[in-house]
Amino acid sequence: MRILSGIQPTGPSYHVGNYLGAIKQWVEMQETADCLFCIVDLHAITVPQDPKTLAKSTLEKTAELLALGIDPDRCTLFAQSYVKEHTELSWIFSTITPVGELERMTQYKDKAKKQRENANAGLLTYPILMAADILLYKPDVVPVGEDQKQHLELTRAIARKFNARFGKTFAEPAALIPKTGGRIMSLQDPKKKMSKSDPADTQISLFDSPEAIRKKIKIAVTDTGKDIKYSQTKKPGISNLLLLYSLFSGTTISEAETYFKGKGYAVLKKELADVLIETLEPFRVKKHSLISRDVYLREVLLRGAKKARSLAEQTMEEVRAKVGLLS
Ligand code: AQP
Repeated sequence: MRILSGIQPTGPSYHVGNYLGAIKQWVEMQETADCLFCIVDLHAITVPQDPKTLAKSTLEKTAELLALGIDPDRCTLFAQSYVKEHTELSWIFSTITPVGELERMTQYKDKAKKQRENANAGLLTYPILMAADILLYKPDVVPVGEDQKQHLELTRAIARKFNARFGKTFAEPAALIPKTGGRIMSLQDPKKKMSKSDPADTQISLFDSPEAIRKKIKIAVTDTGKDIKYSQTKKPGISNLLLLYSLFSGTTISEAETYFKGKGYAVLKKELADVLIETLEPFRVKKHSLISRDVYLREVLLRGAKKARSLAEQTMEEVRAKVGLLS
């Protein structure tokens, strides 16, 4: 079974949403499947990035992934821009993808609204590049958070369109969205998903200090009332905290509800902070030991890119011939 998934190298650090929605599954899957994990730096530049910090951030995020348990000997970890076939296939896909399909993507609408002064074409064509990232490697499964479901459906539609036009080339990969944890919400606005690009107090970074974790959980938005009950519609703030508690403590939501019955919000917050600090501490220590090893981190990404390229080249050879490009 082949797995492909991507993550952007942007933002201060990966957060608990990135972990529960994607990275945790990656770490488990690398034990049994042929996994390719791609740091999507080309996607990152659809939002203005400081060129000096982008390359540094890509290496830093590589260190984070290794600290979280991604093992370059058990999977293929690489930077998207090292494998030029991604952009080549993306161009070919752009010639068969209707603009209307792209314009109805929720992420495009949100991001174009957020950055009106830079609503660039890359924001619109982002899902085409994502389809290329995926289909280039012909994976069976793509583990993602819920926010990427729509993009994955478009990927499947692009595969169907390409096959219909040029002959069977791509199988349609399945999305693997975790049953719980596929959508962790912002600590300050629990109706919105937790995002790296939002202010620090909305998210728990996987590498936050114990003091920062306690402070962020303490000021996290809760709901009126006193009961610790899971209800996304009636109690979105408490539900998000309860979900985090359950996922990080390894209990079910109903076990957690029983445990906190009759206890106040402050108790839930304290115990959630405790379990987060305990679980995240080893990640912080590991990142600290890797962060200054630039040469090693770059070598990991180059080694991964070499493996990825050999697969990507095979697909492109087939695609070029089918589309009628000279070889
Ligand atoms: N809040 C979330 N809950 C569960 N899963 C999430 N993911 C992101 N946010 C949550 C999943 O993490 C993986 C990597 O995401 P990404 O870095 O490619 O970018 P993103 O989806 O745009 O994540 P952010 O944090 O919201 O980044 P910004 O703010 O930069 O746009 C994906 O599988 C995603 O589903």
